[in-house]
Amino acid sequence: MSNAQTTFIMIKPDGVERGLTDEIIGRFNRIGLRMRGRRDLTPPMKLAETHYAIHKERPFYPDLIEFITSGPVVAMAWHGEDAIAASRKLIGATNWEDAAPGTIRADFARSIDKNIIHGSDGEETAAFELGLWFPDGLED
Ligand code: IDP
Ligand code: MG
Repeated sequence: MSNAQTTFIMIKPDGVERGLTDEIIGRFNRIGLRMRGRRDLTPPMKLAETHYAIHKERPFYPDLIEFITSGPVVAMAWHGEDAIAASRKLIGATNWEDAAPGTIRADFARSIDKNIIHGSDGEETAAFELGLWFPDGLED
């Protein structure tokens, strides 16, 4: 049984600023995923608001939008077997204090809001986020 998926991954402004881009891409390659798209950009306000619309009512939403639009991010599409769950596992829990040892957030994040990286949390979310950030489609 195979379950090939493509997921949306974004290195957040803190991850880029701290020079973690190559380190993080290496980790995705090492678990056997393949990159199908990459965009380096400072997210426009409207794109950030649409991406995080699900969190609109949360108290941290204004700070989250301000943070994610504060500088360049690396938006990526990664493909492979169970890519969504595999990526979430590699990334670790939202709060670095709960993230398993060896995960990206456990290794590099020290705050719950500036936590280095985003990964889609399910198939519907992945489809929505990939369409949003890669409107021209993905490489094979
Ligand atoms: P996830 O990134 O692990 O999927 P979500 O619950 O979807 O976590 O939250 C989206 C983002 O919002 C988090 O990655 C983090 O940057 C921020 N965030 C989540 N919860 C909090 C909080 O309690 N305080 C501040 N920021 C938060
Ligand atoms: Mg999420």
